[in-house]
Amino acid sequence: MSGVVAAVDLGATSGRVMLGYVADGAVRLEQVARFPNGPVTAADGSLRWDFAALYDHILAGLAEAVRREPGIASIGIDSWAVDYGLLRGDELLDAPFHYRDERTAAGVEAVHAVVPFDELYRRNGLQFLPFNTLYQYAVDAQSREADAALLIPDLIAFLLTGVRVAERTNASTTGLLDVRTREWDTELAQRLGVPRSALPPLVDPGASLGAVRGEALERIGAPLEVVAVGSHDTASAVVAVPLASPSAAYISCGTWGLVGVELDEPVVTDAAREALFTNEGGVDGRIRFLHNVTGLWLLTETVSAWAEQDGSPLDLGELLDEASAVDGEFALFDANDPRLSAPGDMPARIAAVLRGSGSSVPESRAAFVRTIVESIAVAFADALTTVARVTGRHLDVVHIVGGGSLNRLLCQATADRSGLPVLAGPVEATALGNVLVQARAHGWFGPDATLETLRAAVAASVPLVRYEPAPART
Ligand code: LFR
Repeated sequence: MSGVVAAVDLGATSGRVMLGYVADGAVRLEQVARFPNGPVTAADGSLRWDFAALYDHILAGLAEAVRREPGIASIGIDSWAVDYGLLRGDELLDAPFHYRDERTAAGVEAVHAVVPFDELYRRNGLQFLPFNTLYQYAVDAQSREADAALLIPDLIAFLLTGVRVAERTNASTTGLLDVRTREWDTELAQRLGVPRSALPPLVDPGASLGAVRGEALERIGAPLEVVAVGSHDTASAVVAVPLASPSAAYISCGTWGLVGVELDEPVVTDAAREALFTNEGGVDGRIRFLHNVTGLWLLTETVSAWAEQDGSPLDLGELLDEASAVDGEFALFDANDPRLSAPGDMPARIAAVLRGSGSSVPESRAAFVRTIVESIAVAFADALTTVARVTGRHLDVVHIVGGGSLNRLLCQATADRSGLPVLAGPVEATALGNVLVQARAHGWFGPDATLETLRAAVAASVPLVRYEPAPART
């Protein structure tokens, strides 16, 4: 069976609208629109998303998609996790906060004073990340006055269709979903003073949310159906990892590097908690057991600081080629150091972290880039060792999907430092996962299609690049 759908895929540094063509068990993407995204500093100094601009880009992209392909069967929306918009009536109260806004530190203290982290972990299964939605609500007085809080993809679906729901994979990143039942933990919400309005009805990927209407319909030009997908971008990306066995791990590598395996049941042991592993909800009730490593954020922020300094754009590809040619020992730093999470002046921050641990700061830009890439690869390798230990799985391959799969230096360094072969691709895993879940909902993969059916379609459609680990030095 065949057909075409549209995917809206929003990352922390760019968004895109894609057409996804499915035919004979294979899938192909065509990019319709790509637009920049990133933190903006509001008049009050807070870090926000320019949601109005994003929404405008989405409508323009979807209108162009309809113009190119009038037969689109539906739209699916995914984005980064945890952030939300507040509604009063049908109006968005303010531009949504960016998860890197520093206000969350106070939220962490407030939440842990009421519910200690050990208990939270047993209930929601989430690794500690200071921006998890429940910490944001704790310092967001407006959230108590709003009629609804909707995560970013749910907010967009609402603006398109008027329907207010919470898609379950992304809801799992709020910290308010019970890790076992996958229903809202209303008792926890009550203890934390989170209003019911922040807990809309839950829906699963594949559910139809209704047709585009009102102003959105006028802009887009067709009453397209909106179908829920794994609306957390990482959930969609994991759908499109061509995992062939339980011994395969994945790294979904974009702004973040999400390193983990897929499980059928959550693991909320002390070892998992101490290892900072999360149990996020996957499509079809699977568990994304993974750890957040600060990924390409370190590189993109560094390159944009240099570009600003030079007053002209820099070619990352060229810099990476030069970095590959750097020889010798590389200074390393902890990629997950919290001092590196806020935007701005990344080279100076990294230099401070290096100096603080007694390492020298590379002098050339090429060596600096090499230090960043190797440090990310070390963090990836550590997380792979930990996931094997905590789950008791023997790993024999790691898939790298997302933008990082095109970074040959990073793929090779990850293979070398983990001792595992790396299979790189697909680069657009998130959009593919979004498209495939819609296609399955339309029956294009037959009545009994599982995630394995969808992954077989990826394997049949996308060539993977293999990186062998360098032989261990003796
Ligand atoms: C990746 C991602 C991660 C989440 C982080 C913040 O884009 O969605 O999974 O931890 O962004 O939302």
